[in-house]
Amino acid sequence: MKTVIHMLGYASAVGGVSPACGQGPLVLQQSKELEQLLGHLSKAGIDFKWEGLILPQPFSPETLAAEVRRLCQILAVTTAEFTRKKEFFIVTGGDHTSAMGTWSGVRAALSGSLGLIWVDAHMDSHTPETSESGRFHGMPLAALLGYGDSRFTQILAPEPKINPSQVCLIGVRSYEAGEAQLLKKLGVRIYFMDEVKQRGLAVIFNEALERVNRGTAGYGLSLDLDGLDPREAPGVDVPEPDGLGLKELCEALKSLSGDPRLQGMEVVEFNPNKDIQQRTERAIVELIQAIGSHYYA
Ligand SMILES: [Mn+2]
Repeated sequence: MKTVIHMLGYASAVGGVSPACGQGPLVLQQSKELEQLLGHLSKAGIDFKWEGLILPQPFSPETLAAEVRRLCQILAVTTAEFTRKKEFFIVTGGDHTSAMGTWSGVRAALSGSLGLIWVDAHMDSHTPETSESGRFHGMPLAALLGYGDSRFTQILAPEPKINPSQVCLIGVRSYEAGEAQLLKKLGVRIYFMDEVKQRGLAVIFNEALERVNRGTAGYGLSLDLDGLDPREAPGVDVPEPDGLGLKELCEALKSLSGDPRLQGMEVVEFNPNKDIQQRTERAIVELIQAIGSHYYA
């Protein structure tokens, strides 16, 4: 990791369930706890920069996909710039369509392939053909692998952004047949929640790291808050019971902190309207603290 950390808000829920999810980054920008943490990190010599928010424009059902594409394009250009400068970034969201922008940008700036750890209760690997809801936040991983709407698969470059052998999912416990079939066909490694419980998150994260480092020029971390147990992160649109523990996930992030191969982190699907006693907001702050822990231990 680098001593500059850029904070970027993908303040859109255009591809998600409820508009309130787009407010997540705004709430974080005003979060006293986050401000305090950023203050600590600044004192420890980390140059923290809020880069502002990426905001949606008015759209209709007909222009929805084009609007998601526009937002992701802006995000991609931005993360590509950070990656080129070898500076670490944290994207907060917003719905998980952000991933199509975040990692398309990073991939474009890397000289080799990009590994990706995807923490999520869901697979996010639908295509328009397999999705029942048609919501784009259920499709970003498929798009990064090169499947789905070409407006999403070809951001900044026509090629797929991720190789199936260099990505893995952690914490999955809710999915549909169509997306599961795609990932199975591609041979993508999925650590379902059962396996995480059996073997422990630390062991699994180590295995995941081997995978995303093998033959890549760097790797990223895409973190959907619904991967966590809803008791610890209730502020999400699609909660699924029996999720990851916040403490264990923070420990795992601490083990990555300071790794120069880690290009950036994305923490998404925060819906402040669904939050209970700011639990999710605090969880996000703890996750950011964990990924920055290398610098102020
Ligand atoms: Mn997701």
